[in-house]
Amino acid sequence: MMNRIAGLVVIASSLTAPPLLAQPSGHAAHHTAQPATSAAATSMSDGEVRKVDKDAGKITLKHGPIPNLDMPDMTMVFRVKDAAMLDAVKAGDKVRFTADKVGGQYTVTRIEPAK
Ligand SMILES: [Cu+2]
Repeated sequence: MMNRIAGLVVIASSLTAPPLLAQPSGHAAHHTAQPATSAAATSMSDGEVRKVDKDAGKITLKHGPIPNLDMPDMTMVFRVKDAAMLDAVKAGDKVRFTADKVGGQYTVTRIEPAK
């Protein structure tokens, strides 16, 4: 009979964890402030591009409901957060986008072609 288990002890003792870096601000970890906005919960809405006005930084979208703006489907003009976003879309494109009210104006904060 050879029931001795040799070697396991050697393997286990070689699994030494790397030293943890000291956390200088352990207390602050309890206070990771969550912004009061619901930006993280913003979902994308469906839309269809009707018109792109890059000079003005505006886009006309026929859009589906936008829950975070409490908006039903309609066609309307949005500002875009960054005019460069308009390079990715053109009239007639089906898109998915997020919009928010920025400075009192409805603003597309993200837009991408819909597949
Ligand atoms: Cu609208």
